[in-house]
Amino acid sequence: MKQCLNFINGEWCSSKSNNFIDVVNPANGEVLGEVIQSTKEDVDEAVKAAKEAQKSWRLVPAAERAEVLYKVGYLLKERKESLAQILTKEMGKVIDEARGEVQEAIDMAFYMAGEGRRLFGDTVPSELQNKFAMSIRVPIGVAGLITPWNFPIAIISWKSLPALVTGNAVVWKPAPETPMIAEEFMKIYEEAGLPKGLMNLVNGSGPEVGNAIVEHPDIDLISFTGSNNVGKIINERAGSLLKRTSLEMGGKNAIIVLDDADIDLAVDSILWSAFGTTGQRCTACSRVIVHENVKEQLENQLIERTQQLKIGDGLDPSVDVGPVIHGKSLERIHEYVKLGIEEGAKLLTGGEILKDKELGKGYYYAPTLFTDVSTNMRIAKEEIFGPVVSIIPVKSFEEAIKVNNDVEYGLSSSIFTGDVNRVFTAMRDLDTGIVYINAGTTGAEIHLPFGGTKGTGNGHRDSGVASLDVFTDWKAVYVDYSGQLQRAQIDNN
Ligand code: UN1
Repeated sequence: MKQCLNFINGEWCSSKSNNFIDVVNPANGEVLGEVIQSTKEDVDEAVKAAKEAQKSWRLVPAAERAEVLYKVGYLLKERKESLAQILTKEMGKVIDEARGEVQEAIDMAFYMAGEGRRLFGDTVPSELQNKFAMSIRVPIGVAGLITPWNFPIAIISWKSLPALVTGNAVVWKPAPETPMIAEEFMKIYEEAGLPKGLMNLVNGSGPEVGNAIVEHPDIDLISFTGSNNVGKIINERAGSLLKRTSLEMGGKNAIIVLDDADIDLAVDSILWSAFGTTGQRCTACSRVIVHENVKEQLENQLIERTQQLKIGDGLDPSVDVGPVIHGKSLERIHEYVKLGIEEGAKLLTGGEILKDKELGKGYYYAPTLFTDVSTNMRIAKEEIFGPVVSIIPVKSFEEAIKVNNDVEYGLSSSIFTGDVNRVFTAMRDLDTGIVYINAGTTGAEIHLPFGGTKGTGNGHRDSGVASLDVFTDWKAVYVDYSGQLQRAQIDNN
């Protein structure tokens, strides 16, 4: 049986725990292998190796560090298809989307490699004569990265590539559901020639490994993507130790459809953003805010098209919607659907766990549409992380903006309209980190900042140039070449 191990200080190794957890294909329940459950001692070893390796890595010129990233990019490119196959088997997303996810990692590798020749600082005039002032970026030290199963290669690329090119070392805990793709990514770093100890992989489920990373005195910053509940705990614990935290948490993203919208385009976009990745994206559309004048037309088209979606194993290229990650998730989604019905929302289609001969032992949920949802219902407020959409009717553009903003989260939002004035107003007033005009809520590109407002994050951003701010500190440097004592802020005349 395939065993997924840890990678610490350049070696593949097991853990003293000797406990393994099954890795399951959500499309058919088949056990693909097992992953080691690590302990605090494994984290200690990984941190020790990272701290030691970082001492010399920080002195390597950034352009030379970037050479490793270019190699990572080429290796990812070469193995795109096999990585996508593993991703689909382990996580369930349909194969085209898996290829798209690997592409994000490829793009991120080349983009961040470019930073090796940029990493710009600033120079500014000093207040004083014959004095030079500048600010430069410096690495922070050891970064603890905790990543989820829904984008198991893209998200670690958003975090580890900027961490490494800026001169940090990494201790990484991937999600226990997706250790096989994590292993492949780790092997690519190894083959690309990353010096030992700079990137360490510690597997595990439950809080033990995560806590050990968050609380370790030699881990200087934590970058986490995952649930809101866990993010809050990390923020408290790491915050009390004065560590930097970059947190990327949930979403309750909406697509607004106004009465001048291109309805066909809106329908295509809603289906893709709501049911792509079986609704298991932080950016997934789980609310549709529709003007009452076009509500019926939109609903009719959505019902028809939703019922045509083909559900099944993502390895079959004709499948539109794959399984959800596991049985627990299936139950949680179904609880929300039952709750929606109790709360008085009208079920238009879906609302059931799918179990027939063809789908076998997989974890499948029927793509679900609710309408006449009001903003105080829990299905309109809480992140479901599955293929469930709540349609909320509104009477005006202003009300649509208000409803969009009236949730705990603020990751992504979208508006369909042909009115340029509304486009710019929406751009300004939609309170999310990502805004789309005439496009769905998913599909963020890696060279732009990824993250959100309110309950979604804590002000930091993944990917894009903004991610450099997570992994570097600013250092202000003054060079006085006057040869005499010059006292700033004091009148020297
Ligand atoms: C996530 O769901 O955590 O914008 C990441 C998107 C993808 C990334 C999603 N590029 O939908």
